[in-house]
Amino acid sequence: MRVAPVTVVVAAATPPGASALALIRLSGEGLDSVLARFVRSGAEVGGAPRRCEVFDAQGTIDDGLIWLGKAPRTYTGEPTAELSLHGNPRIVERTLEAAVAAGARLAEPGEFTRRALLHGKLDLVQAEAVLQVAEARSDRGLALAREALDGSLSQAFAALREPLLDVAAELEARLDLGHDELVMLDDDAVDAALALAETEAREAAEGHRASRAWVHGARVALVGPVNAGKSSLFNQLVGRPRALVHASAGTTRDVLELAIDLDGLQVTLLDTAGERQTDDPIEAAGLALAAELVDEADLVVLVAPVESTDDPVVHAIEARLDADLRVANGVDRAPAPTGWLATSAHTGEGIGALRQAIREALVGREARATRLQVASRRQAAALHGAADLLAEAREALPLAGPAAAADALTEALEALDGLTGADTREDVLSRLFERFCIGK
Ligand SMILES: Nc1nc2c(ncn2[C@@H]2O[C@H](COP(=O)(O)OP(=O)(O)O)[C@@H](O)[C@H]2O)c(=O)[nH]1
Ligand SMILES: [Mg+2]
Repeated sequence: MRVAPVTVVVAAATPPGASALALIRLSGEGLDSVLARFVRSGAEVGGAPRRCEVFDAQGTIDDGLIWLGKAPRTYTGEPTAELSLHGNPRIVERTLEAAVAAGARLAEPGEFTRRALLHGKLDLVQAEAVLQVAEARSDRGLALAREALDGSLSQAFAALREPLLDVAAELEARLDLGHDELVMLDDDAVDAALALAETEAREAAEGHRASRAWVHGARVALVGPVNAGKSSLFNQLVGRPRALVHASAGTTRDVLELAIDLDGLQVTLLDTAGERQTDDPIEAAGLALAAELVDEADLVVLVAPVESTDDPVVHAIEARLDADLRVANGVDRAPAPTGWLATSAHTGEGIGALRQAIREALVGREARATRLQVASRRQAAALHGAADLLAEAREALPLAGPAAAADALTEALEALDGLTGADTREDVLSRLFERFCIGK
């Protein structure tokens, strides 16, 4: 997507459908002349909202309020208008058509935020947070998203980076001046600074799953051999008999999904077809679908019948999947082996513990000790990369000398720079904004 910030873009900022009010936003240079062709109002740029009438060739479309924002003190940094009209989809469509006829262009997904980014109103971390604030699935998630949006998270990234600049300067000085002269930081101090940053970056990256679960909710898949009691456990966890349960193998063929709340954490639970060799094409298709969805799940729970946790089928599943939790179901029939969570979908034994274990596995490792709590995969990957490079710099200093250490450190600093958006390469931006809806 090529953005030409000179054009005026228009989009509805409220969702489609009937509602009390609808908000339509326009942004870009030349806004005045576009507005003059479809809106009548006495509003002044930078002034208070005023009554307005929108019209097209057929006549008046609706009346409402208009606010005219003065650049650069607007969301996008450009001249902006916000029209608050009655929430009738036909009014919205006609107004958008009238705006386009007047010279505006329909905005691409995320284009308002993208323009804000281009004009330096937001950094990349804040742009990602715009989406998180809209989507946050819990109060904790909302708080994390707000911290990212208001710039606190970007400041924490800068604080992580700051001492590393001193180290980089020290290493460069040694390269220029030779080791004996003017050493401000000795090797121990350099190593300590690198180690501190490495630990914090790694901890933040590892806490990413927890932050992500708070912000976006989590998908948890129940997998295992046929007749393990997956559907029975699914019903227990969702609190009602939703999935079919039967003694005959191959009862579950589709993948069932249902949202549950684990003490404020939003979890989508997936019940999958049990694993076995099958000639039934529908069951085989169900297994293929399950494999795909399990791949994308945030947490995988392996369920095995309590008697057969040691069976080759179970070992084969374990070898293929990295299960986060292992559940031996049917403890009303026999005791569970050690290392397995014990449940009975019949008596309800262990269900509370299973809920707790799922919650713990998802958010138990939240990076509470650091201010760097990241819910974005991009940020987590950058932090992981930076931590590895910092480790490399630490190793290099005593073995290969300051030149090698400085190289690794420079790369680590680049990875950290990319976080807040010194890096506004097209591929990074497209990936970010393709997830936005139109109007953001
Ligand atoms: N005794 C006992 N039977 C169970 C338990 N959980 C499930 N079953 C039975 O095992 C059979 C298969 O259960 P189902 O939930 O359909 O297993 P799935 O194939 O893994 O989904 C059914 O007859 C259930 O009633 C349990 O905890 N104890
Ligand atoms: Mg089943």
